[in-house]
Amino acid sequence: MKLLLNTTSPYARIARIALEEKGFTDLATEFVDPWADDPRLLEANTAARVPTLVTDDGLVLTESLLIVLWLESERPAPSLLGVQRRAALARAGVAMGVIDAAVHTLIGRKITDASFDDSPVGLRRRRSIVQGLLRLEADAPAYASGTPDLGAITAVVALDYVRFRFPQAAWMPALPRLERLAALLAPRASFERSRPRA
Ligand SMILES: N[C@@H](CCC(=O)N[C@@H](CS)C(=O)NCC(=O)O)C(=O)O
Repeated sequence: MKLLLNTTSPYARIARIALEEKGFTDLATEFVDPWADDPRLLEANTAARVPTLVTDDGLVLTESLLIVLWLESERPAPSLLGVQRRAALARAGVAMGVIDAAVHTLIGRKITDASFDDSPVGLRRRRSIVQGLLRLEADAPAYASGTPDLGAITAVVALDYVRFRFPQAAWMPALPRLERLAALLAPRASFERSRPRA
């Protein structure tokens, strides 16, 4: 099985963490630049986006949460929905809103320049990032040990990505509970190996 990914994408990180937590240790990782129309990526995924997963029998799966869905049906244990399924799904939705808004801000800068951040749409995206993180902070998932659920995975991926892309942002709120969760999960191999890096 092969995962096409890059080192920065929060979507690819979700898929990578999920695969590792499910025990797919024989996974081959192929690093590609989705913005450079890498032929390997284009051939597998018409949208030329990461993550793209190619299974051993040739099934091509795209979209981070569809990959998680496939994993849940393919290998139910350990479950990534945990014991609080409803809460895990609700939190994952909030975290994906943060991730989408952060990625969209980076894409906005590609279309215009850094002034995108202060445009009406850019400010709307920033609001989504801040409000989403505050909501996750108010309802931070409890984690003690073992396989984290999708709510915890996506919350930490969102936090790490925002910190990575917007270091020292003055608009970043204090998030002590999320920071604690991130610190608890940071040493796990799946999180450690996939930390975003330029
Ligand atoms: N909804 C998709 C989003 C994937 C996505 O947008 N990946 C970005 C990297 S962060 C990408 O490959 N972008 C290239 C492009 O948009 O052309 C998912 O959940 O996997």
